[in-house]
Amino acid sequence: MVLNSGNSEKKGFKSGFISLVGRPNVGKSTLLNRLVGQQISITADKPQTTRNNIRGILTRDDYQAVLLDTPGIHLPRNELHKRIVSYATRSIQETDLVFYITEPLPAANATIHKGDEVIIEQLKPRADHTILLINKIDRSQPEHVLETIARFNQALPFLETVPISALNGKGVDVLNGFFSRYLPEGFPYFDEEQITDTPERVIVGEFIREQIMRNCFQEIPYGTAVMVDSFKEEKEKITIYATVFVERESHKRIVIGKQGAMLKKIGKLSRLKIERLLGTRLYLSLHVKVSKNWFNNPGKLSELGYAKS
Ligand SMILES: Nc1nc2c(ncn2[C@@H]2O[C@H](COP(=O)(O)OP(=O)(O)OP(=O)(O)O)[C@@H](O)[C@H]2O)c(=O)[nH]1
Ligand SMILES: [Mg+2]
Repeated sequence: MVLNSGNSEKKGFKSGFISLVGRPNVGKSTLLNRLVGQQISITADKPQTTRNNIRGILTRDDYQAVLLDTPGIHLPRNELHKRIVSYATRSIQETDLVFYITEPLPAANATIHKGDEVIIEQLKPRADHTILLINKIDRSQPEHVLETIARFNQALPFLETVPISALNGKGVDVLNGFFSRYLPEGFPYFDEEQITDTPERVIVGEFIREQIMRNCFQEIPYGTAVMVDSFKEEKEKITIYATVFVERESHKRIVIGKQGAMLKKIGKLSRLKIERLLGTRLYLSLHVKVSKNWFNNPGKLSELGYAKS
């Protein structure tokens, strides 16, 4: 690994890995994007959006924080779920610091969500390395937030607890102080300009999948995977060919839409975002293919980038 020498000579420089874990849909990816200051991880108003560990890098004068967005922890119903949940649970053990993200309880006397109970159990050995973030406070009442802080800390004594809104940024600045306080001393792992080490190809595939998550409904987003087949950089243009895998013929018809309207929309919306990310013009060609039961096929899953961890 090539280490950047820029900050490395400074005494007391901190560097390390922080995983963002929690139930599906609590706002982990939204928080990662806000901390990094740019969208690198996809978000949608549906659970199980994130499937990979996407890394965001935040470098300041006194620290480098490598933030690991993880898939929402849930009860796996197929081989894909098993693999992606294990990415998240492993990250709890393997990082220097854990940001455990949850939402305010919906009412003062509500009980902790079953899914959170499961996660809290896994966090027990790491409590002194775990910071609890109560997200989405913009749409909750202050007394419910206070009740949530009390209840969760009764279940486990967290290192710190911070109420935040990843959406509007409230409370998020506080987190920057934790990096210099709690990360170990060390050299930076990455160049200070770098905001992610996730390959462009992977992010491009994710941006296409994001539009499917946002524009298609019912089970279609969950049975879809995207593979970037070719990525060719020319002078002022990048040409990308990608395949959208769906579970059934009927899903293929919906993803393509009437006279190709849906696929055109997905293509256009993802092209605009990818252009912004890569800072160049893009030609994007999408092809839809049926792959029955791909989410239970170990070989196909590995081919699609969901390797067994
Ligand atoms: N009101 C409000 N909505 C938020 C906030 N943070 C995230 N959201 C919304 O919650 C939804 C889920 O956000 P994501 O960031 O995709 O959630 P996630 O935890 O990464 O979800 P998975 O990848 O499925 O586990 C999106 O519609 C976000 O816009 C917040 O602070 N306030
Ligand atoms: Mg996510």
